Amino acid sequence: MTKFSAFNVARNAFSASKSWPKQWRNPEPRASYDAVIIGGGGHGLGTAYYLAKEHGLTKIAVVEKGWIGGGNTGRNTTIIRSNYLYDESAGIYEHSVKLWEKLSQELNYNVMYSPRGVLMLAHNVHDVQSSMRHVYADRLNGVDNEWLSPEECKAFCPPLNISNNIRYPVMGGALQRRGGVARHDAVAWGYARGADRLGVDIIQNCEVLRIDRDAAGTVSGIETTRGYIKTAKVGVVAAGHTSVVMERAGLRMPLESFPLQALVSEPIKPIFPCVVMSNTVHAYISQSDKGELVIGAGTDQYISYSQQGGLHIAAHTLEAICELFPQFRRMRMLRNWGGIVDTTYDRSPILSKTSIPGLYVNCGWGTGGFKATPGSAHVFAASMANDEMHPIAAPFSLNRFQSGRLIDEAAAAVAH
Ligand code: FAD
Ligand code: PYC
Repeated sequence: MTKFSAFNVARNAFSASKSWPKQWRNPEPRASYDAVIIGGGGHGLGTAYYLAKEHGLTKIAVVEKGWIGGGNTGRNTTIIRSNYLYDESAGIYEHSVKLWEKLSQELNYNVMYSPRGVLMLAHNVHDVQSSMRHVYADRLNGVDNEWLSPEECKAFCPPLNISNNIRYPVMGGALQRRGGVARHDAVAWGYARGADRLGVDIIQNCEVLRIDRDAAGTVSGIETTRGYIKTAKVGVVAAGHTSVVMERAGLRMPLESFPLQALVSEPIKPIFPCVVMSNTVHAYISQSDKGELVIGAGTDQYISYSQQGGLHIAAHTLEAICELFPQFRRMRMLRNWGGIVDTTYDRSPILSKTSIPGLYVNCGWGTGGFKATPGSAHVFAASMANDEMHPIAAPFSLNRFQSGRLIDEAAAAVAH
């Protein structure tokens, strides 16, 4: 055991014995559940929903340290697409897009899924080659993706500047017509309502402080700021803070956490018909149904848990947006915020069992997990219920960091 983790064990022991109110001190359970999900974002709430709906678990709790949907689920730019390079990624993201297509009906809740097309721009020869490779790989996997010339890009997105005189001229783009956007917080609320109706308890303002094991080493319960909960199955779905939560079970994760920012403009009449992304200039833009331009920036270069991000990152993104869409130069920005994303070395997620029986983890979605919400929740619930990773989830297990069988999706991620 390193000094660092010894310190943490000592710190947890201290908080268990001294700093909490007397009535919460140690394992006199306030409740007992068949399964507990840590994290009330879209992935966690969706997991609880599918556990109850498709796997017949009746006593499930979602424990959320803040309010549901207050993490990255409510902070992202809502881009949905499945145009990734590798077969494993096509498997999970396409599974998700298919669920998005019917999610409002499934939940009887309007998640405002709008498949208006995602256009990913190419600005140099490398971009063109990489985009073409994605187009061909996607088609082999049954995922729609097509190459557009600069003129075809302009026809699809009229505000786009395709002049040759800009710093990064548009050399074409890969278009996934089934890609689009949805309303982020509606996804959390829709899954929450669906789960609640199936009897799931959603416990907000409740932070998980420790994950306990019994003498056999199996998960036995969690200590929270609102008391002790007994359970033999825990799913950690705490994007951005996964390392912190897993450390409370004594496990280290191959993750780093970074701020990622977004901005919205003042609302204007409908002007922007699709989603445009540029990895090279680090800018992403769409228009919400309220009329705001929704703009995504890049990640900070340094790890941090600050939900802000460097101003220079946002400034760089706005420069790029103004160059690609000069008519937006005079727009005013209304709000700017950040979220914390946790990222793996191969830029692919982790859906996995762990070395602790009964403990499962779903994380590492980095800048791109909103689109994965239904698919990830669906296969993670099956994996937890059967204690065996669902075939779509299996390639994303933790053991890939030992075997070296990485899924290197860097080019499909954002601003790495
Ligand atoms: P979250 O919604 O963050 O939920 C995790 C929850 O865990 C949080 O509510 C948190 O409070 C809770 N938690 C943490 N620690 C504890 C604890 N100890 N006890 C109890 N609860 C705890 N993805 C896309 O696909 N498309 C995009 O366009 C896109 N844009 C993005 C733009 C920004 C600015 C950001 C920040 C992210 C973006 N993403 C995007 C990524 C996407 O938002 C995330 O991958 C996804 O929302 C993760 O969902 P989640 O449910 O796993 O996490
Ligand atoms: O994964 O498509 C994406 C994305 C866009 C902006 C942030 N993430």
